[in-house]
Amino acid sequence: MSIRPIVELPEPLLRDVSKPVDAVTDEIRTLIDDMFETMYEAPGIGLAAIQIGVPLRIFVTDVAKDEAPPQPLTFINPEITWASEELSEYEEGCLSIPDYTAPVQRPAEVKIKFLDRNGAEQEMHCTGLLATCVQHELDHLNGVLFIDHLSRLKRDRVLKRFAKAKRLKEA
Ligand code: GNR
Ligand code: NI
Repeated sequence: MSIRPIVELPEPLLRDVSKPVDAVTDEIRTLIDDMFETMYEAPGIGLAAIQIGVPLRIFVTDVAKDEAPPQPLTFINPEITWASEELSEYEEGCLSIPDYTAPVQRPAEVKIKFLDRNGAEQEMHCTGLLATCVQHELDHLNGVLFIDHLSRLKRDRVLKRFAKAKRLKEA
């Protein structure tokens, strides 16, 4: 198992659309183990494979509170099959956009169909923070970031800040 570097803005890879997983092999399970280790170390409540540079349709989550037992979940080739009309708002952050958070509205509940780490088909009804988290992660698989749900003004401000930080690092 290893902790892998997290890809951050303005890396263009974050805009790529990830490819479906053909077969859930031991190699894929090793990648998933690395994703959990990287997510827990960060720490974060979710991580998509593209965030460690692997453009495959896989994400992991653990939204359990610190005092509660861990609740690791693995989602492979996920698809949202239903979303509630009711919205809820959470203050979102992203490990690929460090030190920035903003409120985002999304469907309060979703049903998601996916393969688990054994390659078995599952469907899960998600509510609360998990519902927000799976939608944030599924966005990553399509090259979408939570800042894309903000006003153009806010998004452009963030993109500019990260572009400038990169220029300063390189100078
Ligand atoms: O750690 C994370 N926290 C978080 C908080 C609110 C909504 C979504 C998230 S996901 C984020 C980790 C991450 O960047 N996953 O892609
Ligand atoms: Ni993210």
